[in-house]
Amino acid sequence: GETIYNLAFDFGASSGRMILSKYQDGKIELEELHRFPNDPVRIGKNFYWDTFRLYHEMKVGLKKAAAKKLPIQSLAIDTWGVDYGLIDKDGNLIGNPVNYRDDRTIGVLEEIGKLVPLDELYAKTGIQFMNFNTLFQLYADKKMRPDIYEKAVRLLFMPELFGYFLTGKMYNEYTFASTGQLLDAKKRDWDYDIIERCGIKKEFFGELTKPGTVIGDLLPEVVEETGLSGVKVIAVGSHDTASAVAATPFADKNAAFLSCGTWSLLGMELDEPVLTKESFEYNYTNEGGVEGKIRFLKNINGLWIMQNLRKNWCEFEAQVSFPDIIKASKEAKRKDFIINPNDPRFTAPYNMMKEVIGYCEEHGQGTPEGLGEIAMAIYNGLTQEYGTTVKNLEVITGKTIPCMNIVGGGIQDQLLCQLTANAIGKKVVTGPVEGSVLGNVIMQLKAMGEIATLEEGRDIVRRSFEQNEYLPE
Ligand code: ADP
Ligand code: LRH
Repeated sequence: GETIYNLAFDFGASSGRMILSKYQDGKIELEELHRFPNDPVRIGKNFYWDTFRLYHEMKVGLKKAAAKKLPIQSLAIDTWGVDYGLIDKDGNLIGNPVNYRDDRTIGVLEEIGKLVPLDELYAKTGIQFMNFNTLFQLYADKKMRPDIYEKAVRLLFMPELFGYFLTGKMYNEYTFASTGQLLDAKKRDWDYDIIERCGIKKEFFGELTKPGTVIGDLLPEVVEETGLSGVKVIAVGSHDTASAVAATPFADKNAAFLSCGTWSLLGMELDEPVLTKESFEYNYTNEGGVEGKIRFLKNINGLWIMQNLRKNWCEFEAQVSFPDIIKASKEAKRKDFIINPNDPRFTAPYNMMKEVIGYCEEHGQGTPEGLGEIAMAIYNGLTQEYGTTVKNLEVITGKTIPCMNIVGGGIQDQLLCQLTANAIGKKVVTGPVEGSVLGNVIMQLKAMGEIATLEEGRDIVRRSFEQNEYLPE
């Protein structure tokens, strides 16, 4: 049959990519047309995204797409969660979007707790307490950059900001908004009571758009600059993790998922949020999924630690690739070092090697020597955390989890996948690598009437991409 072409922009915290999807006869094929690093920038005490550079890279991608001379139907954008740009009354972005790893939010949780008791905040929003939640960032912005905050009239989350640059249209999308701790988890809409009590401006937020909505056309300036025309811009599950879960080819209805990239997002897809005292105490999150689903999960500081080990090793020691790190880990003399990946010292350190070594020493483990032993401390820390997280998921949901599906860049690390199967004591099924991209594409196909349901999309993923299995050893 006919081939349908769509473009997916997927911005992870480590890289951004633009991928061309070709959908034909019930199968999808992906072609990566453009990939670029997403390097945040420190200025003084603060940590920012290089927003305009990222937008520039989007247009480089669009030019490459135009050169293909294909009838591309639509495009959509998904990014990492929680971050946003502020817009003034003239429609301009004011102030550069701040990176969620910026430390201006330290201590905000305690201050917010005085305005809204935290158990109440959880019972309403169902969101895991993390310093970087949009609610806390906005509260911190009010202090850190009051002039910008006062002048702002509208908030656009990152995918929406890029969508606005492309189309001139402003919108807020449900799955992304859910990451901000600003929604009523049950009503799946803004919680204006919470927003007001935290002293945040209500007018920042627009009506929520559902994933799978056509937003509009590229601005004439963008068409002229890139040479790409006739492409609809669509709001999908614009939080990358929402898209990753949308594309997960679950091996069982009670399977857990792990979206494994810069972060490890481990959880289950549910129909309704879990807002109990137990899930509050375990600090699990209820983020919004596509088709009204709930992503009940835990945010675990994931391969960020490995990425930065590699980056710092390249800067201070020698060039290494991820496969080099895996090899060194397998050859490590001592394989028993272990860190707690959620320790705040790993959030945004200047030197990850030092932090991992320091953690092991301070916890009476001795000194990891060399790349392999340092990396083993990370592997063990991550996979032990996966084990605990799966166990507690079973406790909270009362379900027995038979296996776990992993998607994302991390599945290329076979050592990580095997250690994960060992730690959770269950079968692990991996694939596809580009989970977020595929979830993004599925919702475009749905918006354009090419497929009818999410399950149909997941079946396409099952048919199109190979999966691997790891059994616990
Ligand atoms: P994000 O979308 O958050 O930027 P990805 O899903 O692209 O992240 O995953 C990036 C991670 O995947 C890297 O930090 C690394 O741990 C892992 N990875 C990427 N390529 C390889 C590889 N060739 N071998 C092993 N691991 C890899
Ligand atoms: C993963 C992710 C995750 C969190 C974090 C900020 O890329 O979106 O789900 O929200 O980034």
